[in-house]
Amino acid sequence: MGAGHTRTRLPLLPALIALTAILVMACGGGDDNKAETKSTPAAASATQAAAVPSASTGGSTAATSTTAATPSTQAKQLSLGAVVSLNGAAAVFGKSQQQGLQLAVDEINANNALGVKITLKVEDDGTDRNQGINAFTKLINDNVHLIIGPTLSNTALATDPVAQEKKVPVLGISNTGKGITDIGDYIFRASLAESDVLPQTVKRVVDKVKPKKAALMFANDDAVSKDGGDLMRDAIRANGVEIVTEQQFSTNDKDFRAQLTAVRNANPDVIFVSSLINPAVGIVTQARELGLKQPIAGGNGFNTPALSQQAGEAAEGVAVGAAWNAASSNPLSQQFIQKYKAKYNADPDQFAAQAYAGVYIVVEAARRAEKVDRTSLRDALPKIQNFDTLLGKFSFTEKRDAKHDAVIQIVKGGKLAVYE
Ligand code: 1QQ
Repeated sequence: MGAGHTRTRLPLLPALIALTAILVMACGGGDDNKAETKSTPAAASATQAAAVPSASTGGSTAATSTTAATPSTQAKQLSLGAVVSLNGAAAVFGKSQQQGLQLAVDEINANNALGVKITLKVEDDGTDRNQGINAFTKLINDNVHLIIGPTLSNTALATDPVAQEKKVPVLGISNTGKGITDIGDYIFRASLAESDVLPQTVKRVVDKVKPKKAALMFANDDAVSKDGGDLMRDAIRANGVEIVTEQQFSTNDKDFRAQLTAVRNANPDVIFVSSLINPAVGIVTQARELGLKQPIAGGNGFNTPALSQQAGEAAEGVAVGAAWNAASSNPLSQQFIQKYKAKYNADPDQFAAQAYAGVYIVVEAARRAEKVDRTSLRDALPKIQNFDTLLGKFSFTEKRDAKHDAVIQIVKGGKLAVYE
C-alpha cells in the first residue's frame, strides 16, 4: 500500500525515463531481435520510404510509391519491390503496370480479410539494363521480400541474375521472352510467354486470312522482339506459309520505309511484325501510307491502346495475341476494369491487368507461407495452382512460368477486340 502510494507520487519525467530504459532493454540490439526486424521490414520501410524519397538513378527520376500498412497485430507484413519502365522505350507499358500494382496494393491493404499488409516501393528502370540492375540492388538492400518486374525481358535478362544470386524471389508480370525462368529457381513469371501466345496468334491469322506468302519484320536489338521474330518464323512455316522476305530494324528507328518498300516488292499476303510499341506504331502507319493493304499481326509489344491512339485508322485490323482482353466475362476482370476506371479515369490494358494479378498472386503466396520472408515466398509460389485471377484460372508450370488461357485480339473501332 505504501509502495503504491509512493509510486503515484513519482515525478512524470523520471518515470518516463525509467519506462523507456525498460523498453530499450527489452528490445535491445541482440542478434535475435535483429533477425526479427529483418523478417518484418515492412513497417520500418513504410516510415523510411515516406521520409526518404528514392534516389534518382541513371538520369531519370525513380518513383517511390508507398502505401503505408495499417499497423495490425494479425496481418502479415509484405514488403514488395517493383521495377518498371517509367521512362524510355517501354514507358507506355511501365506506367500501366505502376497503376495496376497500386490499385491492387490499395485494395488489399484496405481488405482486412486477406490478412496481408503491403508496403510497395516502385523503382524506374528507364528501359535500361544498368538502371534496372541499380534498381534491383537498391530494393534488395532495402530488404524487400520479393521484386515484381522488370518491364522488359531485355532488362530481366540482366537484373534477374542479381536477384537469383541474393536469393530474392522475382515475379515477372510482362516478361514474355525466352530464357527468363531459366535464370534460376527464384525467378517466376505471371506473364504468358510469347512461345505460348505467338503460335496461337499466327495460327488464328493464317486460319482466317489463308495466306500463301508472308513477310516477317522484327527488331534485332531487343530480346523479346528478336525472340518473337524466331517464334513467328517457326509458326509461319509450321502453318505451311512461305516467308518471302525478312526485314530487320532497331527499336529506336523511326523510319521503316526502306524495309516496307522491300516488303511491298515481295508482295506477301500477310505481314508479321515483332517489336515494341514505338516501332509498331511507325511500321503500321508507314505501311498504310505506302499503300500496303495486307493484314498485319504483332506480338506482345503491340498490346496497348497506344497502338490505336498513335496510329489511328492505320491500326484497324491489326491482330495481337494477349494474356487478357477487356471483353472477358470473368467477374474479377469486370470489377477490375470498373475500379481502374474509377481511380485513373482511363481504360486498363493488359499490362495493368497482369500487374494487378501479379500482386494478388504474391499475396496468395504470403497467405500460404507460414511466415513472410524471401525463401518462404519462393517455396509458396509454385503451390499456386488454379488460382482465380482476372486473367482466369492461374497456375505456375514446373518451370515457374504462367499457365492460363490466351486470347487473340484484333483492333476494331480503336479498341482491342476479341479476334472472332
Ligand atoms: C517483354 C515484353 C514486352 C513486349 C512488353 C513488356 O513482352 O519484354 O517480354
